[in-house]
Amino acid sequence: MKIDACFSPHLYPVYKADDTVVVIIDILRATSAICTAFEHGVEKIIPVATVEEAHEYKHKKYLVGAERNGLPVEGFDFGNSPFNYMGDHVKGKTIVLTTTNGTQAIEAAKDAYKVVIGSFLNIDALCSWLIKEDKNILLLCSGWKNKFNLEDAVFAGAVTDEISNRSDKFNLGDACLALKYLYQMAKENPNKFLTHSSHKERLSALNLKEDVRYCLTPNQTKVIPIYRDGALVKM
Ligand code: 3SL
Repeated sequence: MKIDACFSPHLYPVYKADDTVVVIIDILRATSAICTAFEHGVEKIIPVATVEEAHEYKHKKYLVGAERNGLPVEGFDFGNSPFNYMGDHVKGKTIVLTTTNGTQAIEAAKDAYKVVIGSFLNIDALCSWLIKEDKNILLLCSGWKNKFNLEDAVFAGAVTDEISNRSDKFNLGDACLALKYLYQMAKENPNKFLTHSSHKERLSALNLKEDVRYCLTPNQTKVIPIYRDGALVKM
């Protein structure tokens, strides 16, 4: 079996294969927000790629989260901060979500054998499940507007490291080999390692350092969101 990583939704067609579990990664902040939402009782998340689609759902009275360039989009219920997805206003609800990168990655991979959501918040549960699942794994980094970004790569390295320490069933693709080394450099203090990364700087400039700190905190939930019939649900 193989574990490989793809650095951008645009590259996904190159890596696409049958019988592969695709892990969607957007550490800052979409996949962290999604894991948080399910931990806090959200029933379902309908990911949509465009603001236009999100508007259609808003008109049908859905609760809608929309983010572009790190900011909440005007006219929607909230943006993409994980802290928006905690509390009674989300419990038991179906939420529609569109974000700059994370929901684009979900859209790109939605026809894969299985699509699940990964973040530092659910990393242990995710790795245990991936090992048990016994299938090829593709770690799909959402990046930033189809470019590489560091925090998604560090997380993909963390998953590779964890899985290869716990199981010898997986061959590592070259990207995963490189990411394992990257993670070795980052693991002592991921927040510090990311200091000059573009998206951390972008979010810091928007006073969102607390979001960054939270998104880099491992194991806040055992929930693994999975994509089924057009929506994310708890596995
Ligand atoms: O692109 C995304 O999916 C977002 O997570 C980006 S941001 O962190 O909300 O800026």
